Amino acid sequence: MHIDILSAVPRLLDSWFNESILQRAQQKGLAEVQVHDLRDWSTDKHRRLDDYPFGGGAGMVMTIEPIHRAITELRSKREVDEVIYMSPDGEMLGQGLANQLSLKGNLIILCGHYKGVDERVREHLITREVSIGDYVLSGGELAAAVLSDAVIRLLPGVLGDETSALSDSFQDGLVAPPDYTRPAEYQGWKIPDVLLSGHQANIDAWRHQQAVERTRLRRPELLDRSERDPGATDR
Ligand code: 6GU
Repeated sequence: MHIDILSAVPRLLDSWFNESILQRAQQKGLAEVQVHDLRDWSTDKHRRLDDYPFGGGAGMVMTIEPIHRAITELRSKREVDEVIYMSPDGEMLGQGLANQLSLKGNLIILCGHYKGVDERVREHLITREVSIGDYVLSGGELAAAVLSDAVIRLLPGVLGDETSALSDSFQDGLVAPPDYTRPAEYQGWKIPDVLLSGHQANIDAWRHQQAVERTRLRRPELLDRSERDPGATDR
């Protein structure tokens, strides 16, 4: 997978993609992330990317030309599957959307700044708009990093243990069960006996039951009605 990120502040993202799991994914050749400086496509002598809004009002708006030039150049280099604009009024990122995007080959992610972009960018150049939650960030960079992380860790081979992405919270619609490691007792605080039983079927059953119970307590909206309210179908 190739991800091109377009940003007015690329330095914000450089360190992020050069560390951790994402760096390993890139070293293994499973994912390539390139962070581009939108100013490289500005034709303005001061390399400006923004201008005053038509009709007046506070704040600046990112102009269409550098964005158009950047997307056109990147599209000429490879077959681009989606051009994603990170925006608080976009489609909400969830595990389902991350799974869907992890099946694509090449993505462009545009990070907005200031008041946002000239609406014609959204009308003509973008294929998809994604939000990471109902709160406002000062720029799309953090959101682009979140989206890239959620997608790249799903690519086969990125995580050491092939099964670990499948046992993530949300992958089966449940939050994850608790984990414990040594020591089995710390200052009198013990781990559940079943984990020491050596009986794998019992352990698996316990984990599933914990996941369901935790989901009911913490994220009831993830459960369908029959699980949330056992017996509801009898009434
Ligand atoms: Cl994608 N961008 C910005 N600027 N703020 C956000 C967001 C995105 N998602 C939630 N808040």
